[in-house]
Amino acid sequence: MKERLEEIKVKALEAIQEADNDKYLEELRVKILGKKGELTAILKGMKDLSKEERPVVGMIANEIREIIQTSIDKKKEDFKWEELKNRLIEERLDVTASKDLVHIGHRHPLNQTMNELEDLFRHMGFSIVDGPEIETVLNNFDKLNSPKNHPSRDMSDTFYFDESTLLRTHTSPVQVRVMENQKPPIRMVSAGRTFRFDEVDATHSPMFHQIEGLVIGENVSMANLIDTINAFIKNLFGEEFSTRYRPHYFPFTEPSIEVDVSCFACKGKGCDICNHTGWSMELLGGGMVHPQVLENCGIDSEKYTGFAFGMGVDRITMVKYGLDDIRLIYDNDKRFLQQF
Ligand code: FA5
Repeated sequence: MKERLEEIKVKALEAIQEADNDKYLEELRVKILGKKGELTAILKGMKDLSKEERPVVGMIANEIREIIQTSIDKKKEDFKWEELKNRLIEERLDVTASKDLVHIGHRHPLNQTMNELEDLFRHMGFSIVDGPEIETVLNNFDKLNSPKNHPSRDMSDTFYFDESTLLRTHTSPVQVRVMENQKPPIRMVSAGRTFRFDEVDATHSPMFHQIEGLVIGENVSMANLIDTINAFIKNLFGEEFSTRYRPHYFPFTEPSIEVDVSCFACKGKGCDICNHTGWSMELLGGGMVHPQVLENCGIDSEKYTGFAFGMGVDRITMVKYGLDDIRLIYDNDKRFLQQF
């Protein structure tokens, strides 16, 4: 019986040594040490041994059981380490790799403002309309009642392609396009790029953005215009901002106004940024649509009235984000843009 035990031990240790997976090891354990295993069978047969032999064989059998069990446990532990080692190689992290390689950008602050403006007006019941950047002189000036000698028509103020085509100087020609193609009531806004021969400085850029608004209906009044502008300024900037209306002249509106908003830095108290006036730069122009413009676009000026406005989106962005120079918007400096 002792020889048989020794034989089981040697064969088991050899098999454990050669085992190459966990499942096979478990099968081996059941085959040798399990309830119906080879070693268990021998232990069961001990009852046939003499009184003297029984404890000796029992001791050897228990020793062998322990050796085999320990050997299986050790082999299982080896497998675990092997697996971990392989995973570490496969899933190796390069801790020197720069996370900046995957850079997720976001919308430019100017586009954020433009989208926000469109959303605001959409909620106020305005529809969003698109217009071309290359316009006719007819739409950009003539139909908007602009006198032939108006300074903005000068070659030195406007980028012309030829006598009848130009880069639009404002978004107001979209008014003409809408009025010629839609019947009142009209309530629309249109945002986009505009171009002027302006010298670059802290508040002027030769390419800038405007958002145009137009409302035409029966009994539309100046009070509606002022209420619309007040509502939008408070919504966009906050309740603490106030507006100032100044009389102005535009050929296409009568009466006409220009609107300033209180200084973003001091909220109207007066500081170095606003030259102690309490007001920041001029943001928009507006007024009641001139009856001649309505007629030019085929709308009965006896029956209908309307208001229109045009705002500088770049300047609104400046007030919104507290920027003191329009050039920051166009420099494309990532360190600046990342802040918004
Ligand atoms: C106009 O362009 C008119 N079309 C606005 C209007 C529309 C009046 C409808 C009445 C009815 P103005 O030239 O003032 O107006 O320009 C409007 C706004 O554009 C200005 O208040 C300013 O915010 C912005 N703006 C004008 N020129 C520049 C520029 N060079 N750079 C940046 N913003 C500018």
